[in-house]
Amino acid sequence: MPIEAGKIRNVAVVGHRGTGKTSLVEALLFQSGKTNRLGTIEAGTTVSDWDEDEQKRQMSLSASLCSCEWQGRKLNFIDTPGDSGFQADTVASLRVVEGALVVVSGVMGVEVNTSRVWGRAEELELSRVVYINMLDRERADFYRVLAAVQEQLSDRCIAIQLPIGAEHELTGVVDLLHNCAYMDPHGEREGDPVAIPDELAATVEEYRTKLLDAVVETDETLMERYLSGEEIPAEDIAAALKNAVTRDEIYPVACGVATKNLGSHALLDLMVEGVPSPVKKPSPIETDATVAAFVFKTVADPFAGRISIFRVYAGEVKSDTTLVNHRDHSKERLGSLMTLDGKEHEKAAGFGAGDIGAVAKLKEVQTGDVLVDAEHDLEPPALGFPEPVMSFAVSAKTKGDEDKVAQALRRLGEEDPTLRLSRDQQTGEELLSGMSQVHVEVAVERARRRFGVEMELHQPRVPYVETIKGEARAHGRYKKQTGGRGQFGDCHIVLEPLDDHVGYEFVDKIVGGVIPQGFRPAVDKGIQEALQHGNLAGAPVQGVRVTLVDGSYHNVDSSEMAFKIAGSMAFRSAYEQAQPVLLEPIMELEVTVPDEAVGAINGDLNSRRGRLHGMEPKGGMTMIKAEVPMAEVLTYNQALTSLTGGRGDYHMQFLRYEEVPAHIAQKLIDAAKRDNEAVPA
Ligand SMILES: Nc1nc2c(ncn2[C@@H]2O[C@H](COP(=O)(O)OP(=O)(O)O)[C@@H](O)[C@H]2O)c(=O)[nH]1
Ligand SMILES: [Mg+2]
Repeated sequence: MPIEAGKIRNVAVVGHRGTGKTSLVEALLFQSGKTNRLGTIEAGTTVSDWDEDEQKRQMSLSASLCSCEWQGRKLNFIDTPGDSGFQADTVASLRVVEGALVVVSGVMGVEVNTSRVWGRAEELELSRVVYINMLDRERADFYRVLAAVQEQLSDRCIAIQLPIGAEHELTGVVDLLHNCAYMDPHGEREGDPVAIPDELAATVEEYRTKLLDAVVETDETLMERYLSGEEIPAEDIAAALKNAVTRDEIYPVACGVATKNLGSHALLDLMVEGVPSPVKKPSPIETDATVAAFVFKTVADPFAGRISIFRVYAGEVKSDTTLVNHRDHSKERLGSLMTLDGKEHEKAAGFGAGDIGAVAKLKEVQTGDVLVDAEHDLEPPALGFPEPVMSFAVSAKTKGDEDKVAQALRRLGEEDPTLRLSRDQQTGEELLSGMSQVHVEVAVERARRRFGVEMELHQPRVPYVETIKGEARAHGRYKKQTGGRGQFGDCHIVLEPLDDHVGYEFVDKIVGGVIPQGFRPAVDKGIQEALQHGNLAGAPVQGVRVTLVDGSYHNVDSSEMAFKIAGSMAFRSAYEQAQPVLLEPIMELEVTVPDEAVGAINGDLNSRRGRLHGMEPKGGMTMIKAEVPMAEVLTYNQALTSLTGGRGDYHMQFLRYEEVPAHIAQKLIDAAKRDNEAVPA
């Protein structure tokens, strides 16, 4: 029998990198009895950071699914990466849960990715619980961080737990809802609750009142009872709280120390009592299908093959049944269903609506697909993956391995859609694009470890282009007389710039058939070939209109080939006279940094020929918008890290092409000439 949807809680554990999400999931699994020891990041023994690369870097790189039981409910936790370079899994995980557990460091407070992921949860109307972690650390301060959370995330963030003591003298946590306390278990399982220490009575009273006020405000009948002076039982408050959390009217704030397992008991209670089950939130798939499952993540396992992780939205997904892929109507047999706990797989018979499960070896299923019992009308939920922001040129370490490299990277791309392999039409380079330098580097390591292929990364070449600023008219004539049949093509063209330096137009203004209709497309073809490599720096030419105005032909010797050559000759000659210039890509850059780093960042952007467009305060952080030439920000990652001590974050995207300043253009032109001469004949 599948588990009833009302008894399931699906929770994505999200937050900035290094706030203790993975450690917290470890603690929750341990406290629930799912595991028998509390693994650590340092020893590489946590359930959810099971991947070798994660252990080496001591950070989560992909989402990990783990489940446990508490109060007769099944809790599915998805531990997500906090680093924005690895946000694909975080974005996808948020799509399939009802609740987000937002972990915040008790020292650092709200950080860049805390706000970002909060915004995403807001868009998806997810219920949210905040957990202030690391309260044992030096300079940790629950009340300061609570205030920051209220100011920067939402003023409806309300404390539901309080710390007893602080920093290294932290001894326990108070559960305001159940009016009890838990003492520090020092990494053991938390035992039964104890009475709240007397010296905390006043503070507890103050925050309990704040909590009650907030809860009763969301429930009219409760409000009446409260105002009439009735002592309201914890169950009633919990029920009203759950409704308020379900409707996103309250975000409870819990706290503790993940690495000591302090606060886990109260947090698990809150997951069950405070977070809505799948029944209480609207499904993102509207369908009358009797079975519907949404694949939100794919793992490219070298041994088990492809593993698809899915959320069931309707009916029951059973082993050894066949479902239809809504996208391409193909049939998929679900041979081996399994539950996942980090890397552990266990055979499963089926998954009911609301649950999350996995299946190996589907044929054509990709992340984002919906599996249904039969053909139905439905709109698959959008996962909303971001576009990659940076690219590296990638090459096989060993000649001849190019296909293997491409295949390995393509498989990794199936697993992580923000990782993309493409070929730069202009430079001919194979480009690997991703969300950050580390993101791309990790992909290369994974390809080596999982699929045994070695490759090298290089700075990609900037895709410069050429265009013209003036007009010119030129004549191209190709004539060859060798014995028998000769070659003859002859044309006059006018070259003009197009608006915004984009596109190519060919206009045929031949009158009286001075060039027969059949040969005119050949002139166009010859010019298009010449456009591939401009005379200036060998970059492609764009933003030109060519008008074919005159020419002549020969009855016997004229051919398409001859007119193609004549066209390219005319073009080259006109191009030289039409003031050719070099253009470079300009990127739109958004940098978010701590306020105190703003001066240094702006100075640095200035030295990179950047133009500032505006600044926006973001609660202790500032978002700077600027336009910067791509050539100047190929290695921006390193600069930002060193200027902000790793606390900055950035995004960029292509904006438009602009003329390269003359002194820089000259260097590029000279370099291109040298390269050209260096090529052996
Ligand atoms: N002192 C202390 N350290 C913690 C706590 N939680 C996590 N850590 C440490 O903080 C680091 C980052 O933890 P991790 O769970 O990987 O954070 P994540 O990136 O959010 O998953 C690791 O070194 C943990 O051992 C805590 O409550 N107290
Ligand atoms: Mg982690």
